Amino acid sequence: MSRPGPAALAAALVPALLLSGCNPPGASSSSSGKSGAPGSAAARTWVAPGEKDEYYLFYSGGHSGQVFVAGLPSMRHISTIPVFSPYPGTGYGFDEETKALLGDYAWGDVHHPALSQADGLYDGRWLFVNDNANNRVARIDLRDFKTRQILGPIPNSSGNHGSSFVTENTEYVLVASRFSVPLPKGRHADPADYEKEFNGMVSGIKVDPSDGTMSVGWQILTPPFNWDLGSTGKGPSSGWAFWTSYNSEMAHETLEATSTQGDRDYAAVVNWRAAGQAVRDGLATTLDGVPVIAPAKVPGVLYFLPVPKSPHGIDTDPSGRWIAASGKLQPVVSVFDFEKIKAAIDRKDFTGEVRGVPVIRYESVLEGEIPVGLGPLHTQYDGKGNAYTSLYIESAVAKWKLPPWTAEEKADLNKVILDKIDVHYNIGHLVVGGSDTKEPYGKYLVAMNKLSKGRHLSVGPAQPESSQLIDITGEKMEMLYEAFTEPEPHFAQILKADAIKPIEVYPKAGSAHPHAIWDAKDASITRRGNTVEVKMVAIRSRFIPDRIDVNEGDELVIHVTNVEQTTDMIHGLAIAEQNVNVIFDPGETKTLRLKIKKPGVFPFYCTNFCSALHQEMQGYLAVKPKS
Ligand code: K7E
Ligand code: CUA
Repeated sequence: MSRPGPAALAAALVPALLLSGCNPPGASSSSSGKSGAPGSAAARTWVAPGEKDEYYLFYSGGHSGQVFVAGLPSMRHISTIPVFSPYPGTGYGFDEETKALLGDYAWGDVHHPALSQADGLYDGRWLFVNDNANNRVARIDLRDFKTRQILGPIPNSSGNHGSSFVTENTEYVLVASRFSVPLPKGRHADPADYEKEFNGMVSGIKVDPSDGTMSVGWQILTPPFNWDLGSTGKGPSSGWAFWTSYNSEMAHETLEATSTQGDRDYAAVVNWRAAGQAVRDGLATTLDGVPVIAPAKVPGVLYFLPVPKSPHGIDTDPSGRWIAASGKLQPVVSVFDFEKIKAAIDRKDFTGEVRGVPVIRYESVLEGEIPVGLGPLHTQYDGKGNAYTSLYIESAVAKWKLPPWTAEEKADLNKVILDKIDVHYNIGHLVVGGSDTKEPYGKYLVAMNKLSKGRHLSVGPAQPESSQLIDITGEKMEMLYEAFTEPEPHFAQILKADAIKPIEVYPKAGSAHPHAIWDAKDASITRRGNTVEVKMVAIRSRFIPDRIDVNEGDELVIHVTNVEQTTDMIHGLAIAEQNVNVIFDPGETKTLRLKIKKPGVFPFYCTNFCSALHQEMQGYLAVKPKS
């Protein structure tokens, strides 16, 4: 595959760099290939039957509204976690508890999962994900891999693309609006008055350290810049967060032309600790129940940093000193030195201001513009001084060296590009395990590609998306494996398997559900007016009771407890022609509610194969007609 411009130059320089010995020695590249010989790519991804993967890969399912879980290095899909969309496979969205989570929406658009952190390292407690479409954030509990909270739509903002970004001790999940809207929400304004009438927003979603409960802590009002991607700081940048924007032109139509005019767009440099303090100091105004900070009136919470050109990702390195912004429309990644950013802020080295927000002088904080190649989108780090940038247009990943650079390298930044590998095709995000922590795992990189163009068996005009597993332990990156991916992958997180210990059964002793019953003799059917309430037990291989009599027009409420305390012993309750499909894990109680609309007899049965007598696990809902 031919590579134009600076990329070709960079590729040509790679052999020389390898000889210079600036990289640690790694696996020999002769071990790759298609054979299953020891040391080969096949052998290194082979996880034998009965053996387990070393890592979990949590990858976003885009507009499927789900999160998918795969094992690494096998890339086997091992679970689907429904978040913003109903999922009959786990009964999600059918019982009262999960219906309440979904609210008025049947879908969401998941882009960026973020694992919770303690002291800058993954703590294995929660996974947060955003909904770009309906402006929400969800929390998945990693003890049971279930969605436990959906917060939003977040007030005073729209299009939650710039999240989820977790601070070092999960104090906040930080969020920025992609789309700008007139405020207060619900107010109509002419999009032609975009610049004057529309607003963007950065939000600090507070996380309760005891149980993870999220609430909106504060917001910072911004110009309508279309915030895109972000990351949080650590080390010297602890307490700060960064977002790129792709529309500091403040265009409102034909954005592909109008928003790409400027040679630079602004990144937001946010002091989130100062924002929290400003609210405590009473400097915010309440709008729709949330303290909103006007940055022109509260100096020190927000700065703008120019970044070339219609950028996409902005990624803080594991030390917290280097911040890499990908140019998207310019074949460079700009590396900023946060020490210099801090110094520039201290000595007020600004080129001006936009709506009262100081603009940091680009030249005085820039460490270098790395000519990585065409269409740079996102950057990840291995913790050994290397960065990896996805190149959408070039369909490649570039590996380059973080500062400090030698004088010779500084004079020609092509020299810091160490390697490049082709991916298939048109990569969006890429992920290195722990890249957003202070101690990345390195080892594997997963490239999440937008197109596969026939890399898999054809399944019609819409081809499967593709993910590729790359070994990054050596000097040269090495392609190991390729797997189909559910649409539409964006970002992912990798977590060491031993960092989480999922529970196997919900213990009877710990059950807090008010309607849980643990003994068949407590099963009951109670009528109050037109409401019939059933307390039911599910156990191999019976529902107790297995006959429910109601009248047309009744409201039927059923609380089912799966009393099993055996690993993986799941029951489900489906009622024919009633759109009821609820699944209960061992020890779990769920409630379902339905309006009985038609007379007849409706069989119910268990959906999950639970024993040799699973087929016998059935009953009848008998409905008498009204008159
Ligand atoms: Cu690059 Cu929404 Cu993170 Cu997708 S975004 S690629
Ligand atoms: Cu219970 Cu099948």
